[in-house]
Amino acid sequence: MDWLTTVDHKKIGILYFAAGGFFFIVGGIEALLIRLQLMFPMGANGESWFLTGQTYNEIMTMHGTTMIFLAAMPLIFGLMNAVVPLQIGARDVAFPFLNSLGFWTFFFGGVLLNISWFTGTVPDIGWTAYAPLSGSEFSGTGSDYYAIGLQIAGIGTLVGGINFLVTIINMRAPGMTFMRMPLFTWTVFITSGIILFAFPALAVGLIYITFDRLFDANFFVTATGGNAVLWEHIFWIFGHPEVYILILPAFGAISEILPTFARKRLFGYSSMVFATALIGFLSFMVWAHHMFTVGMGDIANALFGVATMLIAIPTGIKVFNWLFTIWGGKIQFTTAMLYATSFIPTFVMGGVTGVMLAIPPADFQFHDSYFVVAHFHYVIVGGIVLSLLAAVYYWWPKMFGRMLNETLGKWSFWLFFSGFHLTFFIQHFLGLWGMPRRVFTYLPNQGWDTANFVSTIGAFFMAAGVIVILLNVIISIKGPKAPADPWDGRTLEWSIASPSPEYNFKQLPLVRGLDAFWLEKMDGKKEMTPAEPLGPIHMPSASILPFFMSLGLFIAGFGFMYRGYEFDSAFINNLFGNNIIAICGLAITLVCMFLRSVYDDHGYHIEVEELQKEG
Ligand code: HEM
Ligand SMILES: [Cu+2]
Repeated sequence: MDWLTTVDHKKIGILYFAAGGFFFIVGGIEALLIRLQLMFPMGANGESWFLTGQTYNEIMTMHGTTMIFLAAMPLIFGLMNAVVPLQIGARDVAFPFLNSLGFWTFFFGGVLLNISWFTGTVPDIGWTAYAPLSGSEFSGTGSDYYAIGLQIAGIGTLVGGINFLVTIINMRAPGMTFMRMPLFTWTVFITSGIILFAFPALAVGLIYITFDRLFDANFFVTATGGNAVLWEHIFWIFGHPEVYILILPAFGAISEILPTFARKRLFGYSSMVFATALIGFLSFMVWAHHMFTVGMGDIANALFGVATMLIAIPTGIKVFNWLFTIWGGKIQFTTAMLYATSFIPTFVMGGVTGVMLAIPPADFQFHDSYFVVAHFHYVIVGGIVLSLLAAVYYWWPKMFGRMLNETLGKWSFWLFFSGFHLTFFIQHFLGLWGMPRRVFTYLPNQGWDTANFVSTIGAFFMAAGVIVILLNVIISIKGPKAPADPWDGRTLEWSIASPSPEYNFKQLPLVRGLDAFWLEKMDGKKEMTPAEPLGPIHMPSASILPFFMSLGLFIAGFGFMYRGYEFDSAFINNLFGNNIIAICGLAITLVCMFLRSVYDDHGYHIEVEELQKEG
């Protein structure tokens, strides 16, 4: 019950981790099924040896959609929640209630999407849902699950992004100017800004799809005057910034971990900040590089190609700064550091193939081939997942108060890292040898058999790595207790207990410069200097309303989806056909919103005596 009502950012962070981790495993199992299917070419009788084409399309769509929206996003949000308020010396985020609402809408959106597995109408339109494939002429109820599930989950992301913008602007501890913020917080700040502009585009696009499908609108239906390419533009105006929403916090985590374990300050802090901001800005200028083959014309293609290549400049700045940070450092190869250092070359490889794809005439060759699959997995897994794992090993003690086992950690690293390159490196060549993306089988003896076999073996190595991580997590429940500052850290989160008390800082700390905690340690102090006298702490009350608000949307989603559906029972047909379910669902949400507005809840105080008792 506590977990359903909590508004504490640390607990919400753990909820995001649990849900994101769960969906990561679901998406991972889907990936294994895809790779199993592609392990062998079709049989001599011309039949697929494992999956049908339809099932393959469903698994591939759900894999991509789950990994991006239900695994990578919530894991990033989990990290943001667990770390940012502590790093800026705040007691919570600006809007704890909204924070909980953001989690629950994401969660119910994800559940709705995955219920499609049980109703037998799974999205099969790719994670990009291109029109007209996603229209009602060519796809079934699965596309409604996609549009409505992501719509609900997207509300959560938008709400979360706004919350973090306000938190970082308003809640920094005394003395923490913008240019004294840790780099992870900076990247979360920019990412939240990107969310603010990118997610509305997705919301609008999904509404268009939903209207086309359920209410006979024709935004994308060419036959009745709509424009199918419009969806591609809307999708990628969201979609390209989306990858930066994911990668920037990953960059931020790397920028915290490298200095800690190289025992040097981050090289080029201010250039890192400006590079991050520049990437955030440029991320909105390049979406059409996903559409070179659509026929936009040479000039548009050339401009978008050049704009894309520009991103390599701030990214290159970051890479060199990371290298200079570890250069000459006293490096400790903890598990977190292994993941963090291995991220650098791996991500650079994904970046290099990105620049290759940005050359329009070359992209005509690469497009929709396995080369693209290799490219984006180098960025997404080699970039985002490797740094997320680094971050997990780094901040786990702070989140859970227990240490993860380092030996198991190293096993997981080597399994995952070698498995990753085994899986995806060869896919570059598969692409160049002509293997298309999103196709469920292939003829034997075209020179693809061995490479596909190798790639699948690699995927199982990665799976083994993930199993070791899970083992490590389970063992850590009984593992050694974490000290407050296990890594001799530099930033504020390490100055308070692990896990930190519900109010985080008994007294807000006084920040005297970048790497605030490190500065104090260099002055021979063990703790931060407080910026305020000890006083009662104001806390927000827990609330079940966010849960029910999201549940209402979830129910309404079903109501809309099955409006025109023919069930066996006339009663159920009536319920859906007359929009009764949809209206009930929306009513639940609205009533909760009303309750929230009229019911004054001022929270409670933790009194000074209590604080002193806790020591
Ligand atoms: C960890 C092991 C992973 C393996 C073995 C794997 C494997 C695959 C395979 C085989 C495909 C299908 C390619 C095709 O038929 O066109 C695919 C597609 C995709 N994957 Fe992964 N993947 C993994 C992780 C991830 C992660 C972590 C993400 C994102 C965070 C991700 C995002 C995607 C996306 C967006 C697609 C495209 C789906 C589509 O075409 O609609 N993958 N993956
Ligand atoms: Cu892009």
